[in-house]
Amino acid sequence: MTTTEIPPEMDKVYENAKKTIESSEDIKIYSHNDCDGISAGSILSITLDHLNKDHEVEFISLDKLDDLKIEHELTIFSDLGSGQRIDNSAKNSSKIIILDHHPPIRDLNYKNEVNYDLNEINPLHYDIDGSHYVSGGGLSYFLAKKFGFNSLSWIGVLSAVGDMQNSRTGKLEGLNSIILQDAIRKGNIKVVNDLSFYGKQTRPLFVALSYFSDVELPITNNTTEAIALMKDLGIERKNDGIFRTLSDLTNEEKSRLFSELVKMLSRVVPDRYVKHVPKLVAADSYEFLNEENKTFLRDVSEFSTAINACSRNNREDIALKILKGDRMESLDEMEAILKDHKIYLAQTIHKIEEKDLIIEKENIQYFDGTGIKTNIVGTIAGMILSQGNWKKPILGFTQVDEENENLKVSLRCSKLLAYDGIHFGNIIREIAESVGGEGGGHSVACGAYIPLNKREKFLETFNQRLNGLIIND
Ligand SMILES: [Mn+2]
Repeated sequence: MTTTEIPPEMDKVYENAKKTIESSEDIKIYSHNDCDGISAGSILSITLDHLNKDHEVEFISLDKLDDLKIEHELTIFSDLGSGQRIDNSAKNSSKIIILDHHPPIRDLNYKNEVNYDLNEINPLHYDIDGSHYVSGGGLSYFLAKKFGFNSLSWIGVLSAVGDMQNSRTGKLEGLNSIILQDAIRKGNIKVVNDLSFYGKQTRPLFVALSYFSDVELPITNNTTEAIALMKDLGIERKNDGIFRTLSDLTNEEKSRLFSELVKMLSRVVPDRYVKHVPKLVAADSYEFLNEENKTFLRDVSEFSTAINACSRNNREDIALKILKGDRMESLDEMEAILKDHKIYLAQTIHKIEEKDLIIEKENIQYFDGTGIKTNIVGTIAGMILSQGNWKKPILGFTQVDEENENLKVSLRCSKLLAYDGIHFGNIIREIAESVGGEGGGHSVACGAYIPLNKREKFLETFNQRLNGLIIND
């Protein structure tokens, strides 16, 4: 259901949550340690700051939830909590609020099943799709809005983009569109239908072009070809001696580039994908109008990468300070983290290339990512897709840690496969469960945890399951 307003029943839970916050003095926030969760935690923390409420914020990974101690008057969980038993240590006097968009283990009768004060806000309780219509940060924003803090809407948009809520259609829809409208009304954001390059503000255009597509083109991973293409199209590489980024191009130049990329892609993709090509080349993008031009904070997806880089280096504290408005010290730290992050990615990709680690089967390709940080293997998979065979999904494996018996699997694939109707988040859940693990996620980016000794079985089943779905030539 594409609800573009909060259902009245859900609004009632928001009212209750608001009252609970008003009546509490000692508050703890646990939020997920990804871009969405960090945005959610920041929105809640700023809200409590405005209300002069004492509170602590902690960003955690999902596997830490089972043995949490509930020891504050009010505990708020954001972007997690619905799918877990977080209340093992709750007392009768405990108050808990959950703001989560992941599949819940409790239904709407939860109030009758617990003996403490619980308000759980989850779109799935109201048949609203939690993957595309609202994120954890969005749910937190609607709580902030109850207190009148509409000015936090920009962080709600960041959370949605960071959570890839717009990945299916290239637009923010459902409850996300309310948040976007609020941010536009506040003058904080501009929507531009633009070429889908990453690094619109900071990457030289020829570099962005070389990374543009997961479908292999002459310009893919080839800056020489990218520069030649720009020359052919009469697009200058520099302005006053400085490399131009996508944000420097005129609309006329952009449309020349758009037509050329559509033409190039249409020539190389199998017929049944041709109609989806324009969606690959252009989509809505979002610009923060209060951030300086040509910085990584200006473009919403570059901003979300910076937040993720902080989290992947366990520096959520820096991301929180940035979201709270610090543009001095924390910005320098964030820049340094981002730089290290990019170096790490480049070195890792180089290693995979050098050791020729991608193994191809009929319908899938995979690599052993032993040694790669577990929270980065998905990003790496996405970046090396074009080195392998883009018509097949790519899976990367890493062991969680020495003691842990689980293997983490991350999957990425070309958007064309999703446009064609394949939902890998559902497929990976099904296959992971069949070997005693668990998994899920988006159609083009998802993951699973499986027992260490089930890797071969998992690969075999996955490969079989895709028979007839993947184009082989
Ligand atoms: Mn989320």
